[in-house]
Amino acid sequence: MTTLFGDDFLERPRRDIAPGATHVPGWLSLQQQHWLSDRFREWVDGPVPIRAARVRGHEMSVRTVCLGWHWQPYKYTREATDVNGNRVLDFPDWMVRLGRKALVDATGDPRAGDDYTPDTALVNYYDENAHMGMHQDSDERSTAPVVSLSIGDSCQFRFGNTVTRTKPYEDIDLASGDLFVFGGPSRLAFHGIPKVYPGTAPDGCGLAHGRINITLRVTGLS
Ligand code: MD6
Ligand code: FE
Repeated sequence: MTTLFGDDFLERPRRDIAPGATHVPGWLSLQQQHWLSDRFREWVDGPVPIRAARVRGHEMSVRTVCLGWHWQPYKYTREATDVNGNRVLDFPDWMVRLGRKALVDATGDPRAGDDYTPDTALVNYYDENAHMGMHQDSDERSTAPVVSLSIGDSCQFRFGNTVTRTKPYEDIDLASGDLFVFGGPSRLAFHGIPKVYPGTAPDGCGLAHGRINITLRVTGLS
């Protein structure tokens, strides 16, 4: 017998952190997390290998592989001119559907995804020592929301304000399967990842060590 009161019955309230910024804990099932982890390993072996971007001469501790458009500080290109010159993998149709569903579920508005067509994904890998400083996502020409998915180890996520990279900010934990959406008045909020919590990935998520973060964006480029 299958039960109506399985794991997905557990309370997973979405929470607005600020106007336009919503955290949806446990949005992805373990099976979905595992499937995305398997795709991650394919992307890493793709035409453009995962790499630590160099920002003002310093390698980031986070490593990144991109789909659709290649991100490098501070621009998007089709070819990874700072890696091996190859064109990045196409942005898959299923990711457009995933992004639309994310907006519907984050807002509760069944129409929220109708005009949303993300065209790039930045896929970040954090080992246990990786972190990301406070930054704004401002290399896109579009003001459409950013959809963020987390898989593997939990991390501390620092959500700040749109004016300075310092306080006021709020620290929240992002766990495997969590969705976070940045849109509207929060689209240009400063944010960062002070630390990853090693050994916190749930069994069955497909990633034994470290953390994957996938962000879907609309570049506004063509
Ligand atoms: C991360 N994320 O979660 C890094 N940016 O590892 C981001 O920088 C980010 O989660 C824009 C919107 C959501 C995010
Ligand atoms: Fe960001």
